[in-house]
Amino acid sequence: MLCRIVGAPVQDGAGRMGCEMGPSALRTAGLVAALRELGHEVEDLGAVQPAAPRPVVHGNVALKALPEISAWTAVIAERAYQASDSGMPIFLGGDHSISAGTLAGLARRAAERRRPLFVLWLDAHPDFHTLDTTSSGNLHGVPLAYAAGQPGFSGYFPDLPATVDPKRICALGLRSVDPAERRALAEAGVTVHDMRAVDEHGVAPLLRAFLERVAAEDGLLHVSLDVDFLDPSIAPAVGTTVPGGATFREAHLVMEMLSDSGLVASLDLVELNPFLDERGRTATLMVDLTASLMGRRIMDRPTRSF
Ligand code: B3U
Ligand code: MN
Ligand code: MN
Repeated sequence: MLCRIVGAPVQDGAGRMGCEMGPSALRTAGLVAALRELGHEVEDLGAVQPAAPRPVVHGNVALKALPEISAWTAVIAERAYQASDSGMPIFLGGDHSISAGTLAGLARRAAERRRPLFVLWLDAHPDFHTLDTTSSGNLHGVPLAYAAGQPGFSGYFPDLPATVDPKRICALGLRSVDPAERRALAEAGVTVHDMRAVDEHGVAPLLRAFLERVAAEDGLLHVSLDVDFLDPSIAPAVGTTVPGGATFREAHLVMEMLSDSGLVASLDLVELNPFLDERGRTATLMVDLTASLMGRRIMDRPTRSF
């Protein structure tokens, strides 16, 4: 498989600085070597360059860095579209606002190929605020709503050539959802498996049911992995830790099942804040999880789809 690495060193969407160092930390933790060891070809496309922001004024005075994130979204969308013409793009954030751009570009590509785009959102948060509903004003809280065509982005964020059907989104691992997001997710028909569901059923049947849907529609699957999907005890390098996250074993199982499915077309690794890490352990874990997604195994197994 050809892996195409794209750096997106964005930090203005998060509440604190540091995510711009994410791509460097993932590279330092050995991402490229890990992929090559698994037999993949790796093309490093370097970093997306920020575009000049143009002034944008919005009625929600809480919004932070709207011109900057809007400008980043446009350039990341273009780069994601280009990078997805062959191989498997792996986008290195950067805070989660980069997914406004990656999803916009990937949705355009999927529409062109006449393939349905599915999204697996691995996160403590759904990031399903609109510009009107966010009260923190941190724009890493809006990318999924934007890409799913929720209202109120027009004129502030780039217009979307294609949106992601909310009914083809599965959010897994949620444990911090604001009231406006809860309503919007239900109305839009997003599949939500919160931590309660993971505890009750286990991660495997929940994920398997979603993968079966992707396979049944011959979909392209994008996986967006936020560091805070993981429990803070194993992944401290994130600005928005929420207790009760995925364990080491749950996270690797998710990645291995995704790998077995053969359905994953693209990946975001986001919200890594190396300034908050402990001797690189979170960056290393993100690389190890990527390796599991890309085929690393404890033992060979008889092939099964998922
Ligand atoms: N929903 C809250 C918290 C949050 C969302 N995404 C992250 N944090 N990383 C907000 O600020 O929108
Ligand atoms: Mn997120
Ligand atoms: Mn999160």
